[in-house]
Amino acid sequence: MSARKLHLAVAQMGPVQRSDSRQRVVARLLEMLREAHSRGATWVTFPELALTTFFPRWSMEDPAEVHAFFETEMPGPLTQPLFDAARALGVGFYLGYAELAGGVQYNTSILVGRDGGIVGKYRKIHIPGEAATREGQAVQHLEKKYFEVGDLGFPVWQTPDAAIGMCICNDRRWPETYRVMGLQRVEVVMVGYNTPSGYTQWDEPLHLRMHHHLLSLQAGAYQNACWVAAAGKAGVEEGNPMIGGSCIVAPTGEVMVRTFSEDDEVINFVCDLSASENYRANIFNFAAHRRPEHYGMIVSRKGAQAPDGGA
Ligand code: CDV
Repeated sequence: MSARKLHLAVAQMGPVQRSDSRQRVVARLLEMLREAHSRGATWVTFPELALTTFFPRWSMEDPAEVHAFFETEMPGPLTQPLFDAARALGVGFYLGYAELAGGVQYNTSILVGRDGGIVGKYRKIHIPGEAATREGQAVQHLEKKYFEVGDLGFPVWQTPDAAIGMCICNDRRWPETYRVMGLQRVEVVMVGYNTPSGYTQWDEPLHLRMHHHLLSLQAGAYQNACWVAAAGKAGVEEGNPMIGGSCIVAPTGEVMVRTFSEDDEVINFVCDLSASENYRANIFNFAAHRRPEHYGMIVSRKGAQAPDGGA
């Protein structure tokens, strides 16, 4: 088995405050892109909604106020420097942002190739939170209010370096996300996230936030024999703490490298893509061992029902 190496970087971001301009945020991203390049990395994963603060924590009714967080073109004048740097340095990247397309709002990521061109786009499918504001609650999670469900599926793109797929934040907790990409022989799944340390809609002990984050990434990587590169937005944003824990996970399910801080931080790892082959040929040889004839309920049924048909 010959080794195929891919040098991945993950660029975690510290908090982005509402007053931070796009120029200032893009300057931070550029600095990390250059840092990744200086270490030899050829692909970088940035977080979900990387260009702004995590605005679904606020209830807003004025469309102009909401749309200030969205991009109507990609690249636009303020994000073009990222594309120029990708081409100049030969470094591809994943970038999450809020997309306004034909009047429809999506939570989106793009994959930009090492030539600075857009390889592909993904729109978040598993949208968490609520559509209705909780009265009297200062901190909301209103992703269902601000984003439509993505309409692009879970594609995988064959780049010259690797087969790369994307997902966004809450998608990483769902096994279907990885399996649909695993069935396309994905080699690297890139994922950006914004995970508040305290989830206002649900009382979960703090220590489980990081545990479930890592558990999901590690299970997805192992069960689909792929690498996972996960970049979070961390630290205290507008008074709200967000988990860090950005990392690169191997097809063994092991975390190979992980951030230390809750600030802007680049981590990198030289991934052996051939590490997937052992798993694909043996324990997770899909063609030999999967039994889709017994999996119909996964796509025909949405919510769980008790065996007697009760809810
Ligand atoms: N931005 C997110 O999708 N956040 C979610 C919520 C549930 C905290 C997450 O899964 O991390």
